[in-house]
Amino acid sequence: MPEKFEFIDLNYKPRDDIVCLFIVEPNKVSIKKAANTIALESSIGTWTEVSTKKSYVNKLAAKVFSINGKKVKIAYPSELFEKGNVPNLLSSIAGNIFGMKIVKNLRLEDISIPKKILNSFSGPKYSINGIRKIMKIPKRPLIGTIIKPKLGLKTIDHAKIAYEAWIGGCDIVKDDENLAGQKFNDFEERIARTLERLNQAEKETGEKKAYLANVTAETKEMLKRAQLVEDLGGKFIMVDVVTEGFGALQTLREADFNLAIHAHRAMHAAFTRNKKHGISMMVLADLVRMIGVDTLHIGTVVGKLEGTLDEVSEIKEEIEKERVKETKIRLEQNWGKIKPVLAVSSGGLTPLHFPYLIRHLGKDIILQCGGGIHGNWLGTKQGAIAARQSIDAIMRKVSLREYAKDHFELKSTIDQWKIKE
Ligand code: CAP
Ligand code: MG
Repeated sequence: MPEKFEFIDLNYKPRDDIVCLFIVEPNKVSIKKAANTIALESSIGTWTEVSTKKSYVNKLAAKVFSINGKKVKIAYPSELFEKGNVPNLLSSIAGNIFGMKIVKNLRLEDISIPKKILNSFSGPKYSINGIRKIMKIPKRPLIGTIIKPKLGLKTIDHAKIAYEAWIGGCDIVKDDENLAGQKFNDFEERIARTLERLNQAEKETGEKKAYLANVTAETKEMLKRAQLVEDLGGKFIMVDVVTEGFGALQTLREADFNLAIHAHRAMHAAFTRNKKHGISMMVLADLVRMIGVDTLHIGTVVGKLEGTLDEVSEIKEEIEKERVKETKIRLEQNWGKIKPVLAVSSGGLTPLHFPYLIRHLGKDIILQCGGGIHGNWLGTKQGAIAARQSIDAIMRKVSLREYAKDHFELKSTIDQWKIKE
């Protein structure tokens, strides 16, 4: 007799369910057996029948409703999940299943979240429009820098370098992902000194400037640090969303500070990079949009970290569109009331990469250069001037080479990095 797969129903049409798109590589079992096991393990089953299962439990079974080669779609009834609880959601759809012996590899490519669950989250407070309004930059891409060296600088130098970047033309200066409250650069002192410099730069340039203070720390300490930034007049914070944890990120968002939240994704590649196994960046992007960060690192295509143009573009659509269409690696999603997140490209960029990035990813983006500004032969301020000149050239639809003819800093940057447009 053929084996019966109780968790497979290819006629099922998901409605209020969380839908997951998996790439399944079975380990010495059929794809049906593997898919069935994934669905049961993350819903109402286990490795054997149990006498404690009441008949009313059956309606909560997850259903495999599509199998196409290795691509498997599973629908999880929304009653399986506690509303407003990302850790709970992940413990089901991305819990035990990755370690099961019946799969050689298992990759969660995307999730689609129904309105019922989506609306139990806040989403971004400021979003793209809110940030543009705070910064008084209605159209052009925003320019950011990360203070380098990432660790070791004393507070006074950190603040001075931030000032130089701002007066050169950067809109945003951020801490690096691994800068917290180390001995060489105390958190409280750093925020105070850097915000002082921010005020000075705003007065001198007549522009709005942002400092993204890294509040990543133990949860209560993180909240204390965010409060301090707010009290000292800051408008932004940044947090490493993966190392901080989803529960803590929810706590931060729900504390509802008057601070835009910048999401750094340090450590994501530990589970996103292997295309056969783990969880995609798309899923991480979904979760943090739902929780409510305002900006998110999505990759650069051309910089120092991996990610193809297709991947980066699709992630950008996922975080900024209201309705997202299904593709090979993505499920459709209606974001409803959840606002968009502003994309950040960062990692190995110089101002010479800007034309490519804007051509492919559009103007709603923060372009960040750490080494690409502080590594400029002429220094931080001139590196920031060159970054601003690059953006100005693009906005005027002039090539960088042409614009460089009467913009010395850009010309020098082209001589230094020799990257083609
Ligand atoms: C960039 C950066 C960013 C990474 C993050 C760094 O500095 O500060 O953390 O780009 O990567 O430390 O590498 P550089 P992603 O401009 O000097 O490279 O955005 O891909 O998560
Ligand atoms: Mg960094």
